[in-house]
Amino acid sequence: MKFQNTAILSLGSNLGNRLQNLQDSINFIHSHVATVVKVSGIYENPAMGFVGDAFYNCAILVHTNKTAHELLEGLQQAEQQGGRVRSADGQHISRTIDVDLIAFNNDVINEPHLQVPHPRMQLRNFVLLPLRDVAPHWMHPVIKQDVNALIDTAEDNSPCDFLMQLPAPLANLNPEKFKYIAIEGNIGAGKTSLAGKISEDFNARIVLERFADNPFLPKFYAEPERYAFQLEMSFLADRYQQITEDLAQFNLASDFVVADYHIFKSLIFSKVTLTEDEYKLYHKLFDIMYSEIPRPGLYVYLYQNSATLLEQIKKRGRSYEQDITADYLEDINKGYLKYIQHTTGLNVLVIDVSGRDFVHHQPDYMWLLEQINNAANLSQ
Ligand code: PH2
Ligand code: MG
Ligand code: MG
Repeated sequence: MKFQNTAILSLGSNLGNRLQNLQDSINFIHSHVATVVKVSGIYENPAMGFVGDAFYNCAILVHTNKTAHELLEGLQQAEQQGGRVRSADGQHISRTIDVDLIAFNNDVINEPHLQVPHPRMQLRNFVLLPLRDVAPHWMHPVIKQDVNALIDTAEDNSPCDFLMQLPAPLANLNPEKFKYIAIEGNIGAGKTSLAGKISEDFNARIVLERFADNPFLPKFYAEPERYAFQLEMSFLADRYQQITEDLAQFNLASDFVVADYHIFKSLIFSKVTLTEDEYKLYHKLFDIMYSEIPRPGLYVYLYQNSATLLEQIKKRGRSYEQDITADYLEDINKGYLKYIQHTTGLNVLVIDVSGRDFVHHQPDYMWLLEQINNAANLSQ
């Protein structure tokens, strides 16, 4: 499953403090526009196509939930922030910062103000050499050559010299230290979106709950009393099987694993949905299974208010979830909070994400990553 778009950007500066301009722009993009996952070397090369001082150029690889148009808008903000001044007649002039969208997934877009891949990228060493640093296997979706072949083909004989390497902004954060992070939260809190983003940005293995193929779920929402026990039993069996199978494939000592659930949720939901007798029986079985399951190094609980949860449930549009009530969500939330207060031996981080949108609003995602990065690491 793919959670985000991957884009490659080319940055150039030939006016003012060129290195600072590139660095500032990378930081602005990372904190306001899209997650900067890789940064190329900085290359010095003469201005091409106009008379001006030599450029510093680099490329970055970013992940984003934005569309290509939304991303382009963000890059224009980055240029403005960097003091970009454009000439009145549209001719090239020296600039503090230029940020160009080179590629967006493998998409081909041909619109007056948006063309990807960038129409002149294959002619320019100052784009191709940095591109090779961040995406050595990148393939041009129209020309059908990879970046190495494009470099061989390009008739650009101007010098383009590697100067230095800047660090990638993500290197400041290392959620990998937790080894295994379970993202938890109420229905519609964004558990899967967050687990997906973190796994892509930090190259983690992902464990996703397989809820869609549970045949009892739609029945349960229609007739809760009748189907609760069957539903909870089948969830427990599935989750136990899945978590043991998935985690067995990974090496918890060396892999970084992110999951969009922790098996304990089975008990939290069951407490809300089952009768007392059923719950007792269920609890016995649960304890037997739970004792054998590896514990996450960090358990993140995303708290979201019920009104927003209902909005997000509506937006994602799973038909069988549309009758979920605010009362039910509040009961589930209380169940989680009670568990979190009373549990021992689990490294818990509660994050209040109400009023935040970490999928579409980059500053909120950065904020969330910092909360996770700053959490206590009890394994050390
Ligand atoms: N950008 C241009 C035109 N010419 N030359 C170099 N060396 N680097 C650039 O980034 C560059 C250029 C148009 O944006
Ligand atoms: Mg340009
Ligand atoms: Mg430009």
